[in-house]
Amino acid sequence: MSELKPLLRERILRAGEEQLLEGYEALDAATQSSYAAELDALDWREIAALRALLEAPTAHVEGELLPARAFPLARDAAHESQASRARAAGAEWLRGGCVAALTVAGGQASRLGWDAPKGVFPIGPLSGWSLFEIFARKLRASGVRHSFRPLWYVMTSPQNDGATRAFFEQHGFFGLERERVFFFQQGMLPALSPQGQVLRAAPGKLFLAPTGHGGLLDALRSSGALEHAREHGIERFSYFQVDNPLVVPFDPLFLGLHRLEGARMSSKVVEKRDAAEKVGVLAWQGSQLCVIEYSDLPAQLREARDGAGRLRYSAGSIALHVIERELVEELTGSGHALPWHLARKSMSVVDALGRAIQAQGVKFERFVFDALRFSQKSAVLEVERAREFSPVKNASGEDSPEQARADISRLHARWLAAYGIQAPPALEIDPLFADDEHSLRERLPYSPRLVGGGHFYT
Ligand code: UD2
Repeated sequence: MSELKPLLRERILRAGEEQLLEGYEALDAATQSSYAAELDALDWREIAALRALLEAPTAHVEGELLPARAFPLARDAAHESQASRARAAGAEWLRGGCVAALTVAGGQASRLGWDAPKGVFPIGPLSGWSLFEIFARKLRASGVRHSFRPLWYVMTSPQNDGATRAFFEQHGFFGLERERVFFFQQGMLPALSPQGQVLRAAPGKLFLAPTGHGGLLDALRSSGALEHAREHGIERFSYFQVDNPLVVPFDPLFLGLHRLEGARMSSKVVEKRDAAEKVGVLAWQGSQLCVIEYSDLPAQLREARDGAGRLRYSAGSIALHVIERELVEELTGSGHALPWHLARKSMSVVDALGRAIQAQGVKFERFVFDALRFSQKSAVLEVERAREFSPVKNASGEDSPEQARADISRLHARWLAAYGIQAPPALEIDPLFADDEHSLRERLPYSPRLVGGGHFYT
């Protein structure tokens, strides 16, 4: 048995958290030492600041909210000419090697009911490729097309870092240059009780939760990723979430609009499916462009419609951004921290006597899109859902794997249809074969592989 270091004990007592020491003596030696390490890592100043937030009134939308206007999908001649200038400007950036991909993959995939990192989930309709493999192939395809060596930053969490790295190893980094994939971990924070006490998940184990994808900014700095980016000539990140197999990770149009706008952070949007869709909306709050998360948008605004009967706040954020490295440097170096969002939930914890109970607790998360408020200028690009967005969130129904697989096949069928080719419902095109209908043209005619009655172009 090892005694808790007196200084550590004292810090805990001073923080009014005696309950954390209850039952310490009864733990086995290994648990005592891992628990002591967890306790030692707690930043009590930060916890005090979080406690103060428990008292603060729940955040709500203040002042008038104006819908954001996006660079539209339906383009007139002027938009078309702007788009073609933007594509050229974005492609030039890609050729110059100053854009890296950045994926947040620290989430817990709990809604999906999947017990491994979400990126490991098999989603290719015929290939069975994982989300990670599909992304890797898209990155490689862009690298070939624009003559650059893709660099990929992947944020994991302490809970899934080992499994994520092992998966990349097992698959030879999916053909990417291994030294150009940079893994880094996001931070964790303890959940608090509604009264502000630090919660334990088990005797000898704190209830630690990931700090949300907004933890990205601090993690980029503390892991050395930011410095790595600087050294490798990376000026900006093309950011996407781990759950969307239709993502276009390096989009010259989006990058180019961001460039022509002189923006520091930009976003892609789709028209919301309906008022209830669980995506944030882009809107103007005073002089700041921001994303208002669906759960923070009051029902009356969520349902509001314009004269033509369309949703007034329809610019749904699909969590795709371009973020300038310089903005990350500024936000992580200046004390301009992103705000905390509180998630109040029922949690499996232990009480002061070490008994397992279900109790209300509060998790603290930061959202990366809050950085938009500091961007000053932003490009907002509307894209077609069927081409770019089909997230894997739920085990069944909407936003499920089944739906994402069908969406992949449907999109690829559209590409083939552009050349008069009829495809069976099960269809998949390897991004390295073609990653849009234009690149498909050079590969035709071609006899696809037959896989379980489907057509696989690879
Ligand atoms: C997110 C957006 C929503 C919309 C939607 C589009 C938030 C809060 N909401 O909803 O507005 O754009 O995506 O699909 O972002 N992650 C981490 N660390 C964490 C938590 C999450 O890396 O601590 C990653 C996670 O792996 C995933 C992404 O962030 O790639 C999104 O997380 P989510 O599934 O919690 O967000 P969701 O679907 O509620």
